[in-house]
Amino acid sequence: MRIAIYPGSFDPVTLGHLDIIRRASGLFDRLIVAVMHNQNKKPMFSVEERMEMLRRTTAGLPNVEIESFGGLLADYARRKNACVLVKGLRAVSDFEYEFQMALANRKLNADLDTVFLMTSSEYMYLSSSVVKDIAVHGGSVAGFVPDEIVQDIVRRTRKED
Ligand code: COD
Repeated sequence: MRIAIYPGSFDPVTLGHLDIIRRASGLFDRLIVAVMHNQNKKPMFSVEERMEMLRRTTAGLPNVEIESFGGLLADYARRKNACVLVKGLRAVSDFEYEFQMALANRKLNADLDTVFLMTSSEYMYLSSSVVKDIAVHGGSVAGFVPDEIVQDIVRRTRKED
């Protein structure tokens, strides 16, 4: 069984992330979408909230599981018997960082390869940071994130939560 991990912050999940999840789920037997616990960042959503939004938006993909992890990704992959990390690439600027991470992860776990999926052209510009910036300035995030989570973002930025 080919198990792959798609790691990220997913704060929040965007249509760009979802596109990578859909495409990767067709390439591997199991795809674990792994939300990173990162104490250094001040997130808009807690890890549990991010996982719940991911579960809602990937409900139609039976071989996709949502989990969270802390510590080194290479160790987490070993615990999960995963042989592949999936990463999305948007632009040349993503490449240098991802290239470094891929080599470091391989050094930490020799059984682990990184597979890069090119972004779909309509999502090239899209990131969670762009979504949060639009939301906090009162713009509509419809068309940037899955329909199922638009209201979660509206509520959070209006501080009704
Ligand atoms: N189109 C295509 N891909 C996209 C898009 C888009 N529009 N937006 C984002 N992506 C890709 C990103 O390139 C990334 O591959 C993935 O989706 C997740 O993106 P984010 O922004 O949610 O997540 P990041 O970049 O903050 O995640 C960073 C990691 C969790 C992967 C990284 O910090 C990590 O590996 N941490 C674990 C600690 C560790 O092991 N460190 C040592 C590494 S050597």
